[in-house]
Amino acid sequence: MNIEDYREFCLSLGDDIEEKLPFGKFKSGEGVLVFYVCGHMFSFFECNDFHVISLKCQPDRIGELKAQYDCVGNPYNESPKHWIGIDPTTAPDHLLKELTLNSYEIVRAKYKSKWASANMNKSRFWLTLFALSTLPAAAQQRPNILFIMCDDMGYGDLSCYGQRHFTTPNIDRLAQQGMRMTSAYAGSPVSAPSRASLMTGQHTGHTHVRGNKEYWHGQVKYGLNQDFAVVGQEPYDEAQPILPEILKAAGYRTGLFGKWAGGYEGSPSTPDKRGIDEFYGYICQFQAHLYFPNFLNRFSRSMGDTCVVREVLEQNVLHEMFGDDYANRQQYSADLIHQRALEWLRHQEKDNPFLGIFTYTLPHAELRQPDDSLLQAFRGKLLPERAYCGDKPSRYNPTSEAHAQFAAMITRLDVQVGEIMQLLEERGLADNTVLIFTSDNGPHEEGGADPEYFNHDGMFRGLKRSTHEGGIRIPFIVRWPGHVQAGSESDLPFAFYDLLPTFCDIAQIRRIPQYGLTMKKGRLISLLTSHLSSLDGISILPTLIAKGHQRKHDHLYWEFHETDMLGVRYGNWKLVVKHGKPSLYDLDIDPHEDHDLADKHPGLVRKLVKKIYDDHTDSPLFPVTLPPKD
Ligand SMILES: [Ca+2]
Repeated sequence: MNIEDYREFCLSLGDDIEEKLPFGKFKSGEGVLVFYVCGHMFSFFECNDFHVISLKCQPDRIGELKAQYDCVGNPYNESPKHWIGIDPTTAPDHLLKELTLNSYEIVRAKYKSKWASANMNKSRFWLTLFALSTLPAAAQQRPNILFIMCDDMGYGDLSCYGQRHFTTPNIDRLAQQGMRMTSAYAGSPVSAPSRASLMTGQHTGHTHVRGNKEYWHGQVKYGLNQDFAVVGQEPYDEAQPILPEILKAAGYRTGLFGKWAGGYEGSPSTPDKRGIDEFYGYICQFQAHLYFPNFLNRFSRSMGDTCVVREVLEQNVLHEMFGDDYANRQQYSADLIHQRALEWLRHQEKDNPFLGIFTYTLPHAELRQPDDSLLQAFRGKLLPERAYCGDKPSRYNPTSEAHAQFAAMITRLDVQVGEIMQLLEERGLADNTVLIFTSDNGPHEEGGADPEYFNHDGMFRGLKRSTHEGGIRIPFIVRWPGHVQAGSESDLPFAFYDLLPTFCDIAQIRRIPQYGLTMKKGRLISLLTSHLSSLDGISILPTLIAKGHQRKHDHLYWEFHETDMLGVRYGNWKLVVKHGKPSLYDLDIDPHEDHDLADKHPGLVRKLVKKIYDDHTDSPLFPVTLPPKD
């Protein structure tokens, strides 16, 4: 049946629909799936040799949806023999209700009794339907996912990645118990777009948030201090489902502790509106410049919050937010956030899987922390020390001991990771939890930080904000007892946009009806026309568990407007473009990207430039200069 015949057939269905639908051919145990696309509901009955689709949308969309199905390939049966559409504007109501019931058995039973009218609350009905359609049949609990992502930690800042000035025993232990990945890349060389890539499964040539666009409005007074009444960053596109929404739809409990940076207060994209059950931390990454801030943000379903609120840190606001008096502030955000994350973890149960996104802000600038044993252990040890006089507009307070502060901050983070590992053990959750540790971008030199000193072997060129390796190559460790081989390593090149399909794979999610998404060959595929080509990730689960075929990217892609830089990794080759000028490096022999080979390989440069044009979509908010086409 071609699309025109199909459309005609759909439109012709009316009261005689029952005779036209061959329900008698349904076989026991065959599945029914429900999709929700752009506010339109349609359901999908899967059988051996035919399909029934009911569409709750305008009649002229039926053929379009059929075409989309053909375009992406039917995820359940590669060659369906028949397609039958039902136009809801002409089909009887009671039939539509029956058609969207989740069980074929129910459909058949009802059909036999001449479609007895169902009398049920519609919203409750859809909810039940979603829950049933997303849960896998397997009885065994799906794995928990705990993703710890720190802030601005460089590739060489852990002892298991070569750090020599201090050690990170807990994170090293995590690597010994799992896999250490050596070609992992952030989504972007800065915070907000790196998170956007993780959240949306898109690279920065596609995803909406590609930079640190700030929203600071109004004024409010906290004790002695003026602060902004509204803070945050550019919101995620509302039409693009994000990681916590997708896992929540599949029955996962979701918690995010740390930095959000995916929308401003009151915007359509705050944790409460984007699939997070419990949130504590900084909505705004600029606020996170202060480690002893005036307030933190909170959204807690368990505490009865109906939106994101500010929790004023009453002791902190008694003191100035810059200068000598700042030292009298005692409420340290990194510790407060960690305690709240542990509390959430303590409430997780074995019978319900969870997704924890711990976006801790350590060791991001500024270089300040409580003067406790962790800091004292490094005082006077990392000489020559470095002093920093502070930067009031950027909210970086001064320090006289930048080296000791930095080493102690990473040590503090390491201790916190150790506490998380211990709690998972105590709660009996360690074996069924995929625990990941990584960083959101390369090291910075703001707030007094001295990456030159700590990474003096200079493995990679460039810092935060650069698409050279130093800005985007990050440590990445995965532990999953019994699944990921202890002490293993992988040099598979991958980027944050691969994590959304990876997590769906781990969570055994095959279809996400609410968002019109399905997993196919390691990729998330959207049934929405406008998003067909914009989900960029490939699941890396086969590499993690050393099972199955690992599909690989042709290349990886980044762009960043602030420094006007682009990056393409293609096998051992790396193309870096700055202000439209391409440079080419061979990472196998030149990982530090010192020797530009663009003049020697013009054909390869042209080929990689073409990939940029394929990957890049224009963004008025975050413009970049593309290299000349030839
Ligand atoms: Ca960052």
